[in-house]
Amino acid sequence: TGELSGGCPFSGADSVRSLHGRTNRDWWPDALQLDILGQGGKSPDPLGDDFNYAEAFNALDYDALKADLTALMTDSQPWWPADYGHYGPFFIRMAWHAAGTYRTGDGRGGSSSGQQRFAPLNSWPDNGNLDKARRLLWPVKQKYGKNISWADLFILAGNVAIESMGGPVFGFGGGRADVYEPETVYWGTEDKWVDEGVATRIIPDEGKALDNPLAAIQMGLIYVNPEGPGGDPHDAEGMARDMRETFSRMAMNDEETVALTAGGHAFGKAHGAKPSDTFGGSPESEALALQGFGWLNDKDEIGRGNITTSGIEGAWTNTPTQWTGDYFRLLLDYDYELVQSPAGANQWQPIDQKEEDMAPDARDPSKKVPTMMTTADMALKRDPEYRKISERFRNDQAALDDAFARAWFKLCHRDMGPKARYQGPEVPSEDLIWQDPVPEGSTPANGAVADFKSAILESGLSVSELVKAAWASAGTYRNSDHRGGSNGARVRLAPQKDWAANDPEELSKVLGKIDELRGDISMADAIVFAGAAAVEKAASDAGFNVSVPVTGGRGDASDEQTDAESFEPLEPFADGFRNYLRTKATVKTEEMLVDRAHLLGLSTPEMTALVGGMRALGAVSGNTGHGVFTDRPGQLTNDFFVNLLDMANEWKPVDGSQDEEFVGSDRASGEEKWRATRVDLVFGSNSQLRAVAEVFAENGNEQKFVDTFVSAWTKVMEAGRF
Ligand code: HEB
Repeated sequence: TGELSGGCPFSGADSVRSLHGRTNRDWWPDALQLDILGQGGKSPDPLGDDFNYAEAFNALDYDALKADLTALMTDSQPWWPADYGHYGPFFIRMAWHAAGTYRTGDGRGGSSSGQQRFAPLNSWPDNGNLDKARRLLWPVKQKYGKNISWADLFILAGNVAIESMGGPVFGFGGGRADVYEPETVYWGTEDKWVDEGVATRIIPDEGKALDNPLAAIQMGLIYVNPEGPGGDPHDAEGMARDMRETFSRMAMNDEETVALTAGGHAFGKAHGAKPSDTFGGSPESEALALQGFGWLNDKDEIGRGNITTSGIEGAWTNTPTQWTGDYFRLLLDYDYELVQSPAGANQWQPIDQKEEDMAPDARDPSKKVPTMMTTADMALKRDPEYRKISERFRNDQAALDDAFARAWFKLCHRDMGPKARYQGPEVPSEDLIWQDPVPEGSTPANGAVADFKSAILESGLSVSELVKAAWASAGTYRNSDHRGGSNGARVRLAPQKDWAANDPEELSKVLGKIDELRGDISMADAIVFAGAAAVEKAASDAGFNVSVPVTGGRGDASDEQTDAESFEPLEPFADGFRNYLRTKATVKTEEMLVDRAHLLGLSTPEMTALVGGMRALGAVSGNTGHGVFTDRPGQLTNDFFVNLLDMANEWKPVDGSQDEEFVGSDRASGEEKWRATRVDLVFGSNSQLRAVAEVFAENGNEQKFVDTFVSAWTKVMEAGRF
């Protein structure tokens, strides 16, 4: 996918200028804003800090909940009648759209916090009418309350739907705790939605690639445009290209893509009954009295089954509420012609379809209607690679069952991180490679740790080298999908050991020494203990007596337990903590620092203390000396802040550095004193960061700085342990 991936993240042809892109405030300027109530760190979560969702989930009567969900499937409500008397397909689409926003680039999106309840996702055109699916679930949610989160309920409803129609499932892991505000995720910069004609994001002829970390082809879609690239049903090659690219960004290969799409479309129908003249706005924009309902609100039209969602009309198979192999049979056995739905959408219809292969009408089972395929479905037949897989599945139902069940499980659990986070009675025992399995470690004895720590400090390795190695190991963690981190010591495996940001040669020397001295301690623990020893020494050399706590018990993963390719998106394009930047991007380097800090779960003071402290320790990628504003590198001092804020210095950009490198000179003599990057200087130029930097530079706050550094350091080192 290299060529289409826009090589360098955040710098595709569309020139991303801000990682925020369009925000809810841009889309819905009139919506009530609650942000001010969150100022001062006040949480919008009504359950409060002591609430432990995993515990609550484990107290749930799981079987009763599943029985209630099963009953709900066929309990048709007059305000949104179930097609074919079964809501199963509708709930599968809801679950798939909840999980399907996940992208490997930054690990954001996905099923794990119930974001489909909030803007912008509740109002994405592709999520049309899923507001009704969520309301159908409300009585069940209300009944089980805090014991089941919305996020878990979306996925479990999808699973129960599949089971209730005879489909295969692989398991269910609960534990997705709800949040109570929209998460800020970069969904793109475009100011129009897909249904307003926004451009498609991959146009090879114009050199347009899909910007990282985005994973959808147009603003407001989960993945691809079902009608073809930019709506063109004839571009078969482009359709497969778009599917391959977007699905790979959610960690799905060709086989998983085919199994998921065909397996999903074994069920249900598309809705394009008539031109959408009774179509309202999205939930976020609709009138108060509609109480969060959007799109189609006309009772009479709904009653008649005149429902327009995607605009495409019809079922994929003759058996839309049963798990069968009919999808591939119909796809491969018939030739198809391009037709238009009553709502005017491009879709494909079987030529000379036999009556027994037609689908029942969604409201009147005695009526037969032709089935259809979307242009995206047709790619499973028109693309040679997809076709091979389709033919195999057509001839081997058991292979399809297994592939669909596994791909669905992965889709719904990909963003939950290590298996240790899964809760409940249906967690599959099998370890799966995409869970980044790590063998269980054991807690080393205190004596062994003390011996190792003094040995490593006497080994000739510097504070900077030990700190950098520990950061290289732990600093990959992402709060978004809980991947990376120090557990497993994957920093010693490909691809991480060779990442430029990690200074591979130096890293290999340091890891070699740690390995030599660690005794029975796991590599993963030893790397973190070595970092702790270095920080303690650096603090002590600066006159502070601190101890850096480490919880031992990390395990060491092997190459066999590591899908090396899947770790590539974790490679830092920029890591401001180590003053690393691969190449200049269109997004500001300091914005990438803030983004990384967010993925590490850090606050502003924690980020600030870490940057200043790591500079003082000389822990800078490439050992460029950038930002090391101190005469005594290797000591945990606040010199970075003191010298940054010193008015005796004057800063100027280095010619040709595109404002990425700066020289600080003595204002009086003009003599060069320091070199810095944008990420260093932003702590003096941004007013909020400057306010925090001032605190750390002030007399009397030296201990505060050291303590903040140590607690932030510990947070990063312990991240990813569950
Ligand atoms: Fe799907 C539906 C497209 C994938 C599951 N889809 C649908 C529709 C469309 C689509 C257009 C219609 C909507 C309405 O309502 O109108 N898909 C699509 C695409 C893709 C997909 C383009 C990519 C290729 N799906 C998918 C998956 C899944 C699914 C993966 C799972 C697994 N869907 C689904 C379902 C449905 C749908 C189940 C039905 C719903 C109802 O019925 O309601």
